[in-house]
Amino acid sequence: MSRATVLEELAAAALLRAGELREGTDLDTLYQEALLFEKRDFAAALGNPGLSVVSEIKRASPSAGAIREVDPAEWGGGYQREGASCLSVLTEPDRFKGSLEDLDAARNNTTIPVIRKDFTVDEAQVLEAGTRADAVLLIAALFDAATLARYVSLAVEVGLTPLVEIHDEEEADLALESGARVIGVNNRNLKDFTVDLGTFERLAPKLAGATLVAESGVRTVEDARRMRDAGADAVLVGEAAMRNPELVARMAS
Ligand code: IGP
Repeated sequence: MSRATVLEELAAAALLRAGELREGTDLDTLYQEALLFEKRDFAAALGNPGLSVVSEIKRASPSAGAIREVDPAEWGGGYQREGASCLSVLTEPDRFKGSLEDLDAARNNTTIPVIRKDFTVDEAQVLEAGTRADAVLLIAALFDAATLARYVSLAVEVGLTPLVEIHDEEEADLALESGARVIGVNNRNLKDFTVDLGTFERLAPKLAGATLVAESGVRTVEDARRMRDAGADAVLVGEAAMRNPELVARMAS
C-alpha cells in the first residue's frame, strides 16, 4: 500500500478546514467582504527592473521541521526594512505552524503586498484570502485545468493576484492556460522534498510573458543571481531568510 504524500495529506486537511469555513459563513458574504477589502498590488510590486525578493514568514515546515519562533508583526516589518518587495505568510496550521492571525499581524505592520501561503483547495478559501491578503497561492498540482482557471478568475475578480505554482512541464501548460499572469516555479518537489534550482532554469523559457517567481531552495546571494540570470523577476525566500534576514537586502537588486 502506498503512503499518502505530504502534499495529499495537507490538501486533505485543507479540504476539511474549507468545509468548516463553508459551514460558518456563506459564500456571498465572503465574496462581498473580499470585494471591499482594499488590496496592495502584488504583481506590480514584483516589477522592479532588477530582482525582487518575496520574504516568507515560516515557523516550521515538513522538510525543515522547526525553523524559528517569531513575532510575525515584528518580522514582517524587519523584512520590509531589509528591502523585501512582498511578504509571504504561511497560514497552514499543522505542518507550518501558521495562521490567518499571523497574516493579519504581518500585513498590519507593513505597507508591502502580502500573499496567503496555504493549500487552497476550495473557492471559499480563495474568497477568505480576498478578505485579508493581496495575493493567493494556487498550487497547480492540486487542480484540474477547469478548476484552476476558475479559481484564477475568481481571485482576479476580488482583486487578488493569483500566484500559480508549478513544478513540471505539464503544470506549466496548466498555468499558462489558466490565464495566470504571475507564475511561481517551485524548485522543491512537494512529493519528496528534493530541491533543484535547475527546475526553474528548465521551465522558465516555456513561460515567456508571465511574471516569474523562483520559489524554494534559494539560500545564498549566488542562488538568487542564478535565478535572476535564468529569467526570474523575483525569488521567494523562506528558510534562509528566517535564519538570516539580512540576506534579503543582499539578494534584492
Ligand atoms: C520557500 P524555502 O526553501 O526558501 O524555505 O522555500 C517557499 O518557496 C516554500 O515555503 C513553498 C511552500 C509552497 C510552502 C513553496 N511552495 C507551498 C507551502 C506551500
